[in-house]
Amino acid sequence: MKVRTPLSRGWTLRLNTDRGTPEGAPPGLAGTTVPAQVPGCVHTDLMAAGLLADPYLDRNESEAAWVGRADWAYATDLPRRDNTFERAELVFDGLDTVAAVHAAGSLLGRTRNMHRSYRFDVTDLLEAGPAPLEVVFTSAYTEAETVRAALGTRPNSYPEPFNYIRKMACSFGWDWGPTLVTAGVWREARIEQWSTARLAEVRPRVTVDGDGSGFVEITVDLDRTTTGRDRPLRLAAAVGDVSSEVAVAPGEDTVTLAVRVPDAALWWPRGYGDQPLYGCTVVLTGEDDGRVLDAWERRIGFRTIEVDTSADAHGSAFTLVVNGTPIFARGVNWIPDDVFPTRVTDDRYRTRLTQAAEAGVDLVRVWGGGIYEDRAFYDVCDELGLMVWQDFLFACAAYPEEQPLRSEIEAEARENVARLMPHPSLILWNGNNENLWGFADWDWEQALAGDSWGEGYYLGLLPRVVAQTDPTRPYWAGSPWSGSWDHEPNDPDHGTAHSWEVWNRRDHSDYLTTVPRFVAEFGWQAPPTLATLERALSERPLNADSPGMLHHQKAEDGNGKLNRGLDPHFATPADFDTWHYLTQLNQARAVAAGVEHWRSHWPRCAGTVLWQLNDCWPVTSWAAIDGDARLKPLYFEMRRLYADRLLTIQERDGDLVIAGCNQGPAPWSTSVTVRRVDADGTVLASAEVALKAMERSVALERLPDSVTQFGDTRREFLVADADADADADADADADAGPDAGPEAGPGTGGLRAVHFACADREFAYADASYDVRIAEEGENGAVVTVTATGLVRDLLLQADRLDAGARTDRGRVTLLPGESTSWQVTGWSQPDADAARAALFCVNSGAGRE
Ligand code: BMA
Repeated sequence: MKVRTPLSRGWTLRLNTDRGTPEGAPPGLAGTTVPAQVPGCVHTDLMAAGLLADPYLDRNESEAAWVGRADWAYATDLPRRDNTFERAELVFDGLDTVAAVHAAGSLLGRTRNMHRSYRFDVTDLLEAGPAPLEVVFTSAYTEAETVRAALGTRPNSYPEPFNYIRKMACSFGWDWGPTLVTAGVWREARIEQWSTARLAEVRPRVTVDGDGSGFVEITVDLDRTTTGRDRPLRLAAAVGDVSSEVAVAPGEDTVTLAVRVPDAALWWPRGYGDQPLYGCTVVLTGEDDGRVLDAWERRIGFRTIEVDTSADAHGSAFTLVVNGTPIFARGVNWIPDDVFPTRVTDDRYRTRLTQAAEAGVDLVRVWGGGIYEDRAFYDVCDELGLMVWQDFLFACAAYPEEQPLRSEIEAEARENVARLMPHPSLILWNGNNENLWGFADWDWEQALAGDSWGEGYYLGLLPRVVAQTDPTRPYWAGSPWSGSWDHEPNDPDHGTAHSWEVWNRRDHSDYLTTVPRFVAEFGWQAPPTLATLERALSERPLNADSPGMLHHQKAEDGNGKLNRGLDPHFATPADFDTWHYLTQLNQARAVAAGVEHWRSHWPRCAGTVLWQLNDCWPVTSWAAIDGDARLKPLYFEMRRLYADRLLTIQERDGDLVIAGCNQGPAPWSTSVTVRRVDADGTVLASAEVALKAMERSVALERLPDSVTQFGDTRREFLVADADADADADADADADAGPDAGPEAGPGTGGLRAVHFACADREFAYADASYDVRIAEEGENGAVVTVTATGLVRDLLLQADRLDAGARTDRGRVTLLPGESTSWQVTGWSQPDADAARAALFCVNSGAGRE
């Protein structure tokens, strides 16, 4: 049986000064070695050795720039080989990026692609005994700048040369990320020893037949030793408890087996059914002695996936159809969870993806400026029923199609399509992020003057690789992409669209002006939680434009856009705390404006993919979960917006309607209480509206004039309350009142929609007034209960102000006089009512905060 010996110990790192020492390197570093982690990277090793200040703190990032410009050497010893095996190989699952690999004094090979694995025969080199191994990394800049000089400059939305090298693009900085150009052995390194033959690649194609049986066609590539070439072998495959075997003739090195599973249990996205996973194994044995030579194991799942792109009255659709069921995708965009991706452990993947699932997310798009994530990422998605849309790794730039890039890209695509094809969660391969759009709309075409830019990848090479390797998965050429050059790539009426005009230049109410077929990106910025800012920045007082705050804001004119986004709604914030609360609130409201509108247009609009779920360091960004994994108010808003049942007030043909968006499996029949309320809480008009939304559909009911005829929009607003749990047979539930808030999500019983017809800055709010009570609960837990004595708009309890480790279970709530609501707080070491009062914010603050 093949033996794998991880090479994770005894590594050291040194600066390689053969090409000189870059400016900024600490004096005396040349000649010193420090202990190194494998998998790992230079930055984290230098930090561990006390040679580099944490670049995530203050403005240390700027002082770390030299690291990415330097050359580095990693070294360890390879073990003596076990002579009972015919072959010994040195395997790297990932090298970041440009490396020369030397063992026992000889050069084994050179690498230039972070997204591939590498394998070197070291049988002879390990004969004599332990051999020194050295992996010498050249700065990624050196390679990228050399390729750029040879091929000529191509358009790029960012200043750094990431489009000339196959390396995680956002390592070079992004509009939410620091520029920290890494090097290192970033995935597992090991020695594999084997005899006769090994499984070089296993590619299971999983389909479901019309009779309900699952069909797995497994193609196996074999690698044989010289003596193994003539040996007859046997391959056995099993899926669940069904198995199949095939004899492998001497010399044969690609074999296909098939396993049919009768009555296969179907894998579904979360919320649509279960996620049954079947063990899938392949075992290679010698035909003559029956000895096991190698084995492979994964989990697979049975489901069908198509994208419905049919033409209709509105243009052409982009609707995911799983097991025959069309789905409104409740998505988030995923970026690398850390600029140093080796710090993202299996547990961290699980935590982050579980947070997404708990917010109602059912689709995660792995964005093209990051990486093909580790197996653990896709394993968790398989288990949680999160559909994965995987971009090929191209983002926001023109990519040359010449060598040396072209063959690297082909090899990387073939390897990763094969590696990820067992995962049922993977439902789509996407060619790139924004590059087709860039060519057509950002003047690239003129600038390129005929040079290659990547079209041959997105419309040629990549769909061919997917079709040849894994034809069970749909391929879409880009995000955004309208399906052909007949329409502009970001045409909202065709295919996928990115909605960025609104954040960049307009007010969030402008989301309501379009109904794209599928919104693959849209979002709004906000700063991270205060505790995250205070950990990352030492300057005091913090200000929106204090130096560290500006350093941790990477978007062009980001703070300008944040402030211009507040202008139409709120008076200029008087202090930092108010600015922080309002920008976070505006982020939640902006995303709500988009999702409520687009969801109410299902099935014409078939999905929203929020930019972005997560952050990779502490930063002001579009994320819902900040760089220290704390939840921004947007996170709770997303949970409301992505719940199976969403209640919202929308406009149709100039009239106000109540929309019941129901993506659940049962009809939703409820009575909605709609009230027009005065700023002082007096109910001016009230009506009951019967709403019946069939499963996976939207119901719209016009609101009666008696409620919608505002006397004075500066004093009056609408509140609609409904029961989230009512089904077709149950009566409408009167409980939907006090506890319901805009945040009411799964399990809270009531749903509330609030509609103001005038901006907050013009509304005749009285200062909020409310009582706060706390009840301690268990260890480090408490319940904060607020009872309103007047209108309280968008009341938010900021848990991190109670305790840096505290969490709450809810976001913002709007309360009418007499209503109360509670936040469950965990991780609060010293519960205290005054602290709770100081952590409560609302739009009409004043009296309420005293
Ligand atoms: C799109 C994304 C990212 C970017 C985001 C916010 O361009 O694809 O490149 O971070 O918008 O600007």
